[in-house]
Amino acid sequence: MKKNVDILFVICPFWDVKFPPIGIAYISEFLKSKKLKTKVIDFNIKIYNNSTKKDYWTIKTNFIWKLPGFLKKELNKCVEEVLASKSKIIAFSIMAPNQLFSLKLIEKIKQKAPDKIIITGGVQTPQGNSNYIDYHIKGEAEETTYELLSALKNKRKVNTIPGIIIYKNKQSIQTIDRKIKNK
Ligand code: B12
Repeated sequence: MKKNVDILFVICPFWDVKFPPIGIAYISEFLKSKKLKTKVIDFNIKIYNNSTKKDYWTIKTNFIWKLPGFLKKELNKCVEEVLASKSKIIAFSIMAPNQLFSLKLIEKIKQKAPDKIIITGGVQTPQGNSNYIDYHIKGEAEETTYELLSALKNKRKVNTIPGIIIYKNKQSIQTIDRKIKNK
C-alpha cells in the first residue's frame, strides 16, 4: 500500500517567482534523509502561472492581496488540493508578503478538517489569528521540525522541544530557544 506523506509543505502567494523559497527545500531534504516522506506544493507558482494579472506579484501591489474575496476561487482550490493529499500534518512557510493568503488557507483547512495539524515556520511569526495554527517553529528549523514530527508520531510531550511556539485553547506557550550548532 502507498504510504501517506508524513508532512505536506505548502508555499502560498505572493512570493517573488524569480526567487523561489529555499527554506522549505532545506527542511524537506533533511527530513527525507531521516527517512520521512515529504511533499511540497508551491501554490504561489501554480496560481501565478494561471493568472492573467502577473503584475500583482510585486511588493508595490501588495495592497491588492488585502482586498476581501481576492483570489477566492483559487483559495478554495488550494483547500481541496491540500485535503486530497491526505497528510495529517500541513506546514506553511511564512514571510510578510504571503502571510495573508497563508492564514486564510489555514483557516479554511481547519474549518473543513479540524483534525489536521498545522505547523508554520519561516521568518514571519504569524500575527493574530493563530487559533488555527498548532505549532510555529522559530528560526532555523531542520532539527526542530524533525523532533516535533517524531514527538507527534510517538505521542510524546512537545513542550520540551526547544524553538517552538505551541498554540492551544487560544493561548500560546513558547519553549526555550534552540541553540544553533556551529558545525
Ligand atoms: C536572501 C534574501 C532575499 C533574496 C531571495 C530570498 C529567497 N530565495 O526567497 C531576495 C534579495 C530576492 C529577497 C527579497 C525579499 N526579501 Co529577503 N531576505 C533574504 C535573507 C537575507 C536570507 C533568506 C534566505 O534565503 N535564508 C536561507 C534559508 C535557508 O532560510 P529561510 O528561508 O529563513 O528558512 C529557514 C527558516 O526560516 C525555516 N523555515 C522556512 N520556511 C519554513 C516552513 C516551515 C513549515 C518550517 C517549519 C520552517 C521554515 O527553516 C528554514 C531552514 O532552517 C533574509 C534575511 C535572513 N537573514 O534571513 C531576508 C528576508 C527574508 N527578506 C525579507 C524581505 C522583506 C524581502 C522582500 C519582501 C523585500 C522587498 N521589499 O521586496 C523581498 C521578497 C522576496 C520574495 N521572496 O517574495 C525579510 C522578511 C521579513 C518578514 N517578516 O517576512 C527578511 C527576513 C529580511 C529582514 N530582516 O527584513 N530576500
